[in-house]
Amino acid sequence: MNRKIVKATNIATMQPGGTAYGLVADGAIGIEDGRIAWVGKADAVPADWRGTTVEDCGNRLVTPALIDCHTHLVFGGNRAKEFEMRLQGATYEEIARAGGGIVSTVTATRALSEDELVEAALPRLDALMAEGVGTIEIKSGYGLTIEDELKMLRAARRLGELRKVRVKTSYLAAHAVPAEYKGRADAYIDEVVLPGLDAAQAEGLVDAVDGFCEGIAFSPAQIARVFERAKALGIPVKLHAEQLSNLGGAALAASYRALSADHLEYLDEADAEAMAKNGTVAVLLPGAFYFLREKQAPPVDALRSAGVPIAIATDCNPGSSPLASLLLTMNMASTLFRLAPEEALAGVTRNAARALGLAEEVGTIEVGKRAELAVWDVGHPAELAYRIGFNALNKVIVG
Ligand code: DI6
Ligand code: FE
Repeated sequence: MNRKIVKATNIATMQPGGTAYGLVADGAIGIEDGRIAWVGKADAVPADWRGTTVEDCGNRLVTPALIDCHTHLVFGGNRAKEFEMRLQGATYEEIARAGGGIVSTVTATRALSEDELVEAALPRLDALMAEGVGTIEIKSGYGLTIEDELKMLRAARRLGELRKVRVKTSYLAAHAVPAEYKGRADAYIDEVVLPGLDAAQAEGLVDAVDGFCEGIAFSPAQIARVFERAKALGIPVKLHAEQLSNLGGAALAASYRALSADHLEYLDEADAEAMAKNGTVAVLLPGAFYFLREKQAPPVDALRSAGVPIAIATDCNPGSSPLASLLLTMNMASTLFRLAPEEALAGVTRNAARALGLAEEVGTIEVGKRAELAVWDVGHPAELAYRIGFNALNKVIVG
């Protein structure tokens, strides 16, 4: 039995229903074999724990390690050229329809080997981890052939072996219709997306199935065909929905009891109700909203009043959110979407865990969960969302 006590002036447990941030002042956490055995006041350590090694974090804040629950971290190249085009007036949709956009990253990603994809993604992963990220979701979706999708997922798994981070993968072959299937989206689903899912699942590469439901991507009926296969294989689903228009993607995802529906700028109240009823988390992506200079913010009030858990994530990708900072994402969620700093922190801890099906494992400092902690040089947890471009991470404690 391996035991340790972590002490700090402030512990934001992020357990719901109690004090703000689930805050414990002058607190301590008992860790046994990598899991949290108790949390409480430092002067009330259980009798049989006296004499256990103490790691004293002093006048610092301890939170759950952060979780980035929506990224496209693995890709080749970048889209700085397209950024220039947009600054000259072209829109994201126009560029996508003209064969740029996602499709141009597909070309760059296909050209790289698995090793090269890992190498390209590592600096982005390291940037996120330097801010306390202990769990990250990584999607495929820039390969769009069976082999290239598998290559991306293998690269994502490798990243989890190379660094001390938990990687959850999502199979996103239904991200864009590749050039060779232009105008034949259904054939692409039959010949690539579905057999590719079977192959990826057989190799243990898929933790969830995702799709992009949008005018420039796939219709709800097409996404439903992908979700049916996921359901048959017993894999949970999530969906990029209502980012640029409302096609009913979030309601469709909810009807499959999706882990999450993501983006949601064009969500309506009935969609929010459907999500609440089915336990589907709303993942908001302020980086994409900011970078594409969207005007319509997601309906945060409707999500709150329906009781939908709200997570936030970087959406780290080369086209719509070249963002590798979860702290900046928290600030953007507060400034752009008006999330309270406590909601922003819940969005990268407790609710992000739910969006990945990890609610029993991580996301709060709570008895039974894994001891994955971030230690910060700040006095109060509101400072995490408040600061801009400042990394107050002192260290991460795992197990
Ligand atoms: N929505 C997004 O914001 C990203 N993918 C998606 O479905 C953008 C991907 C890209 O532009 O490369
Ligand atoms: Fe995305």
